[in-house]
Amino acid sequence: MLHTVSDTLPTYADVVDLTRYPIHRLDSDEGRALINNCRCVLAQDGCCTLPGFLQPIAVAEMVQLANRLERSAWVSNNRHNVYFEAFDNSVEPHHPLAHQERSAKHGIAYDQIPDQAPLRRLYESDDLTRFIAAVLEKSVLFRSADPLDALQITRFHPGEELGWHFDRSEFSVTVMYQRAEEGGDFEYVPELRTKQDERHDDVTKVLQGDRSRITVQSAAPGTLAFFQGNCAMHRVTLVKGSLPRINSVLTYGEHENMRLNDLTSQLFYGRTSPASAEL
Ligand SMILES: O=C(O)CCC(=O)C(=O)O
Ligand SMILES: [Fe+2]
Repeated sequence: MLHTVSDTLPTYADVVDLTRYPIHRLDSDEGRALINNCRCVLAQDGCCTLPGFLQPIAVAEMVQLANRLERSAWVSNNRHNVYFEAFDNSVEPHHPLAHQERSAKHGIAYDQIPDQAPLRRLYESDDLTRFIAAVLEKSVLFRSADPLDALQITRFHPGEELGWHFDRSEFSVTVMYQRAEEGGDFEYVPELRTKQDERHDDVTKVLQGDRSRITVQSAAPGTLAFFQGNCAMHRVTLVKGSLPRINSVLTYGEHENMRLNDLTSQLFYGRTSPASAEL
């Protein structure tokens, strides 16, 4: 029987390399193999990268969009500890609760990303959410309900960086669009803490320059990465050269209606609610 293929193509068919990563057919042998492979790598390394996940044309479109939106990005530059909590000055200066890290970046919020942008179409597809849930072995997973933070674009300009930290969420999903000329590496220390044990001494060692447990990644444009950022301390090193590092963080949770608190929203986007489209 003859029928048009376009009827059945996913809305993000031009965005993902579906031959290599068949996220639209997770129940097929290839789909199951993909999920198993991701689970194994994640369990072993605390991080799993999928190079070439995005089609080059989608990457190019996202870079163009990020360049067009540069002037409306929120520029933040803050000191924080690795837990994103208030500094505790009652402890010794080198204790992780007192130790200061710096994070500086340009943040483009979800409400600034057009509906038709490749990554927005991909993020809003249930196929991608199902794929992420399957890899993370979650029976149910929701996209964030935050109007600014659910999907954002981050530009790290030369001189900017993301200091050492643990994420508040259990895991993170990122997509790389453009590497810096120099620096802008993703560095992480798998399982530096556990849910039961903060291991402050081990954290201090890393903060004081011990690199023996650090894994370094400089993902190529188009790479999708999963990592367990709640127990793995991680950072983005200082960007040098003339090109900004550009990527997106995709936010998910196990609860519906997940949102940032006002303080964090103000910090990263300079506001707490979406810009009204028309007055
Ligand atoms: O940009 C990255 O590669 C990591 C981002 C990150 O760790 C975060 O947003 O918490
Ligand atoms: Fe993080």
